[in-house]
Amino acid sequence: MASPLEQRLPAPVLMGIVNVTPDSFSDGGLFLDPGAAIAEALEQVQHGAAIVDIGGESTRPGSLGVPLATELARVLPVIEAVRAQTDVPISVDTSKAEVARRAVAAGATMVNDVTALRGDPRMAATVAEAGVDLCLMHMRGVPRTMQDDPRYDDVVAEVGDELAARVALAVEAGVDPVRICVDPGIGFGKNVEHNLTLLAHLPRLTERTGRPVIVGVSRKRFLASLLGDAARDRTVATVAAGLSALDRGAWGLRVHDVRAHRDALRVRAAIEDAR
Ligand code: PMM
Repeated sequence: MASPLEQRLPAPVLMGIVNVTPDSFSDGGLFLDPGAAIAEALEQVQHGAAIVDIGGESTRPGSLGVPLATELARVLPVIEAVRAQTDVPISVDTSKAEVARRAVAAGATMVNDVTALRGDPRMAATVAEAGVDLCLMHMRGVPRTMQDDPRYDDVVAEVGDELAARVALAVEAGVDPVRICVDPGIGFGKNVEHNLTLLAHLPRLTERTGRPVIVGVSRKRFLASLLGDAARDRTVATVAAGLSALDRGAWGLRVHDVRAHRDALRVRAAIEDAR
């Protein structure tokens, strides 16, 4: 049995985002060139990323997905090069089993699946066989239509129950439970109020799933609606939401701006140490 995720990677974990895509909502196009993506990943490691999350398919609201060959061509060279230059845990952000399998062969040690194993019937067995870590994210619907009037009676209970069911399914397929983390999927089939309610009640998700919780609020649209200005830089708002999530027991934060979070965490830790 592997040692538990939270022991290998103690909280607070910063998961740096590297989107090798032309169209991700905030960094789309910036790292489509493999050299730029590799440099970004290595810089994130220098700035304190405990995991780098490399993805080749945008999941922004309205997006359609990319063919297998395109996704492989985007992520594999980046994963191989990052693995050759550092031993940082590498996560592959994909919902395709074949991408996961090839990414693990290239050096990835975690699969981050925004469909929580729904996107590809072979994903659960692939992750089990690969013996890697797994992040299960909650999504209501599919990216193309998920923001068209999402509804819940009790968003925290429903997201918690659905994630717990996905954890159970992964374990049944042979994934080691101590290698699984869960993610409420901020902005994935959720309106502003749903996102805020989930962030306010993170301990219930940890309780319900029994797994460490990672949170992805980085630069997301709901922050702009709180700020009342879609064009404004969202870094400060992102860090504030992230610290709040950590105060509510989150294990990790999936972020674009690793250095800004590292600074915030240093200050937070110094204050904690002085108690
Ligand atoms: N958000 C995006 C993509 N992948 N994975 C996890 N686990 N959690 C998230 O919130 C999440 C994700 C959205 O797009 P981005 O890569 O541009 O932030």
